[in-house]
Amino acid sequence: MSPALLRHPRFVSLEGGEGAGKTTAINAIHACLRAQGHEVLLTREPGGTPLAERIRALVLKPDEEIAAEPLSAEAELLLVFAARAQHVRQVIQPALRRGAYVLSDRFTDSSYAYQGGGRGLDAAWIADLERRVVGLLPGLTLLLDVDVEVGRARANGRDLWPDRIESEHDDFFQRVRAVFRERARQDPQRFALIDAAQAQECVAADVVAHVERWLQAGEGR
Ligand code: Z5A
Repeated sequence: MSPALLRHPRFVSLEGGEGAGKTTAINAIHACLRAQGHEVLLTREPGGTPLAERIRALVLKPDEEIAAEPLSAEAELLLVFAARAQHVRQVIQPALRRGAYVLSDRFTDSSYAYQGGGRGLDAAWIADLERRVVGLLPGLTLLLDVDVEVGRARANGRDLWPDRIESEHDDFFQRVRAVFRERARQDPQRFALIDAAQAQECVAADVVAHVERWLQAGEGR
């Protein structure tokens, strides 16, 4: 039997497609939790440790020496899980153990969406890796949802050199979005679906209001 997946109440993840506004939203939650006197660890995936950040660069911005070698979908999946294995053990678990809140810009739901939906890999394989390699689920996941065209137009205004994943076509991102939405539909207790088509400050306000309600309900303890 494969190991269990434990949901941690002080672990919060933000998910969404490109240009959904995760950066502003995560900073707003950070400020809200800090104002209530909590220790908060802000982190991201892929990444969050020196080794995991190296893996991020390999996946998203490979240097000239390896850029010409196609990265298989399978290798991409295993690389993001290798980064996550380090991130969970070196950073996330120790922070949760000492009583901090952990706010992560993306977590395993992104693997289901990008490598599962986008690249077409088997979700059962991802689920098996999740149990064996990660063993941890956020207590709250805020899904910032916006039309692919709108999100990409926002991101294009900023990125001069799109990375490997940003260079994918719209249909890839439509599949990514569909998986995120389906996962939120299947687990409404963990997910909050946020309308990210609104102005940036409204998205941030919605996200903070949600986190505050969640704390008041005693879920984030
Ligand atoms: N990835 C994966 O494949 N598998 C995995 O398991 C994991 C990740 C964990 C890195 O993520 C990539 O790794 C990601 C998935 C993959 N690839 N993609 N695409 P990332 O989080 O670093 O990259 P990202 O999602 O592309 O980031 P992003 O485009 O920066 O999204 P964001 O953080 O949500 O957006 P933002 O920086 O807050 O805003 C982007 C721009 O839009 C910026 O100029 C804002 O001013 C503007 N913006 C944001 N919100 C608004 C609103 N509401 N109105 C107007 N303008 C806005």
